[in-house]
Amino acid sequence: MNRYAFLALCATLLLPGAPAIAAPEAAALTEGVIRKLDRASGTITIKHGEIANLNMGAMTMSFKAKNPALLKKWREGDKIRFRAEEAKGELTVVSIEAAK
Ligand SMILES: [Cu+2]
Repeated sequence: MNRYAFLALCATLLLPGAPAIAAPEAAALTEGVIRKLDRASGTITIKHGEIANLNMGAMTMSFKAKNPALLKKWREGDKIRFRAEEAKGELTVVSIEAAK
């Protein structure tokens, strides 16, 4: 890693709101609130914060659920932390946990 990359990394880690210990990219979760659940079509609409791994700012949008079981225990209005990834060209939610 050259000096400039190192400095850029340091700046990233010091951004306000960043976790004190940066989570590995593969495990990064995004905060959100469930706006709509459509179990029939396997989609979930989430008002979400910035999604670092997808390079996406905060917005409300719908995602495909990776599998139907993911949507079972949640209700509209639930505050969650979730992992979204791009799979086969679709933005897909691969895990959901309750926000603390
Ligand atoms: Cu989005």
